[in-house]
Amino acid sequence: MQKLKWVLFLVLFLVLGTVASADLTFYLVDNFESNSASRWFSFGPIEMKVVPNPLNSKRDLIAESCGNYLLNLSGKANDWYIGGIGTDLMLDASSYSRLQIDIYGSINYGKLRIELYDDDNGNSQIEQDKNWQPLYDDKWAVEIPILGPGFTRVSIPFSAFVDDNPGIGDDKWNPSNQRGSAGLARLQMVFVSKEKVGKVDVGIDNILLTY
Ligand SMILES: [Ca+2]
Ligand SMILES: [Ca+2]
Ligand SMILES: [Ca+2]
Ligand SMILES: [Ca+2]
Repeated sequence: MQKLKWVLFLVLFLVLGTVASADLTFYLVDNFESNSASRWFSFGPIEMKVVPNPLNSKRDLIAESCGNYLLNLSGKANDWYIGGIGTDLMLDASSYSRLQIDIYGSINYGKLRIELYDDDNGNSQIEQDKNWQPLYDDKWAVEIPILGPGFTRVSIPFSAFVDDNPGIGDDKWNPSNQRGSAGLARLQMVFVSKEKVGKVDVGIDNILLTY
């Protein structure tokens, strides 16, 4: 009995050790397994809802890793633009080097524009003008095509993001907590249609920062 206790203790120790080291390799923004999109805000004519994983029953490695739920975004394009979603992170992201996301394309694929905001005036806020553009902080952007049908895993190095507002912020990618900065303050995703007027229906899942 005593021996069994020691074996159990050793197994628990190894499991905890693995969890602790896995913890250091990525930061999970959201995998929607809570069946909730409460950490996200939306803007523009887009509808956002957590739905069951449509490919869960099929044998697909990415689909399986997407678990039971993903976030579905749908809407009608008006002059290419469909709207988007965002979340405030306020995170020191200086030890990460890329953003990973699983994208589920179904109809009329279009493009996904991913935007990262780093807080440059050290006040843990993104002050914006009347067009929702930052006044003092950097905004970085990259556009990726939405492929399909089914899941595509996309891993984008931060170095692929381009400063979207030269002359505003310090024009340097510095998402750390130094000088009172909130670091990586916000993540936004904007959906752009393939056609000027058309429908979009996209799923996203497993949004994380990694090395
Ligand atoms: Ca999921
Ligand atoms: Ca700021
Ligand atoms: Ca800038
Ligand atoms: Ca900056």
